[in-house]
Amino acid sequence: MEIFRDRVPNSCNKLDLLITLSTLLRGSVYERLRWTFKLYDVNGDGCISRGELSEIVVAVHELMGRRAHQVEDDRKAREQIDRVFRKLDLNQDGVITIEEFMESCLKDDVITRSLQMFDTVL
Ligand SMILES: [Ca+2]
Ligand SMILES: [Ca+2]
Repeated sequence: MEIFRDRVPNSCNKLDLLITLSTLLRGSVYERLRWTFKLYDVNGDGCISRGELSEIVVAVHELMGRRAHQVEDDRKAREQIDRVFRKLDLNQDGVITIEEFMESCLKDDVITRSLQMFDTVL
């Protein structure tokens, strides 16, 4: 049984997950945006790069059953990334900081409303 011990997620990770979930379910819009930002900031350096965003977009496309690396789908994914960057990268320096992310999302009724919808859906 010794061999299985290392494979069981440790309690610290479980606690992190619980905190994350309760933040998502009960947190303010501000907290939810922070959480979403962290999700996109894969390497945790405090800003979202194009590469990080495209990783997420491709993953979401795959989740939705689209084939990866098809020319048409790749083009759509790139357009989606361009759109997000045009909207969120306020100073056009090629990365989205948490401040830019918050400012853009809080101004955006659709995003704010869809975050609030978690309350009714979950
Ligand atoms: Ca990053
Ligand atoms: Ca920027």
